[in-house]
Amino acid sequence: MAFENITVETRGRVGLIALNRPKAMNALCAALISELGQALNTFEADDGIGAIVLTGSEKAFAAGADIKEMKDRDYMDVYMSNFITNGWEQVTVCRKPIIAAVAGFALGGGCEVAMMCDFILAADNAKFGQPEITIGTIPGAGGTQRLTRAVGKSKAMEMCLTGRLMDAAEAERSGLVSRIVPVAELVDEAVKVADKIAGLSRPVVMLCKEAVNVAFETPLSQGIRFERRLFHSTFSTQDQKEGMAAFTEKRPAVFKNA
Ligand code: DAK
Repeated sequence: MAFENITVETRGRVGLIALNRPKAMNALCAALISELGQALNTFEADDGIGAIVLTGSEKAFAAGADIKEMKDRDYMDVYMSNFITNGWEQVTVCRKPIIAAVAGFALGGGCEVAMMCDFILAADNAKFGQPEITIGTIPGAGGTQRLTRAVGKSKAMEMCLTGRLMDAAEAERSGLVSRIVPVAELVDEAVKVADKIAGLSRPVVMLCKEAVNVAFETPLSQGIRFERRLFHSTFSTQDQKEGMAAFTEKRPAVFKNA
């Protein structure tokens, strides 16, 4: 498939999508979001793919929604056309794990897209922020909600109210990213992690992702009950039998995704 705003490749069992609007710091224009949705759908439907990496360039993951594209829209126009709501959810509905590999700026919608992914690996030059307040608006793709859940009220409030950026070290300290990688190694490391996940039981990986995500939506007791049901259900899979047999027989497991 030919895209203009992203590049797409497969590395073994891993789907790799790179945002690619270098002249605009990978600003997320409508065409880019539409292409991203298509690429995610294609990987989601591809049995050969077990996990996805979403990255940008070394300079920018994405500097936000495209300001030039949205600056002249008015309320009735954005409301009635559901402006930049369509397409963005694709990242959150994908059932296969998506790792955000973030180098450089992840601002506004860029930070929000990274947070929609299942976890973020940050390059040592990464900078995260929700600077919408400085251009007269507020985060609109989950920034006030996901950032607050990730780093707590004080940091999220300060960042959203002032537009202050967070560097990679602070992002790791605060729990926004899982870990920091040297920028030159970022994509290879993300693909390595994705490949590790892709080699595990696909249905069990999907159950696990679902269980962790439920932690954001439910009280603890309900979340624990939900986890228990999913845990029990893994015992209906061939992969659980294989995984535990392989452990006792001291051999690598061969999962069949069944
Ligand atoms: N949009 C459009 N163009 C952008 C851009 C953006 N967000 N960010 C950068 N660019 C363009 C610049 O205009 C410039 O292009 P030319 O003017 O040269 O043609 C080029 O990229 C290089 O940028 P700079 O010259 O500014 O480069 P610097 O290294 O000096 O600065 C920077 C890099 C990333 C710090 C700076 O460009 C910057 O502050 N950019 C804007 C950051 C920002 O305010 N982001 C928030 C945007 S609002 C929603 C979904 C999403 C959203 C809302 C709702 N729904 C689903 C409902 C999201 C909203 C936003 O993200």
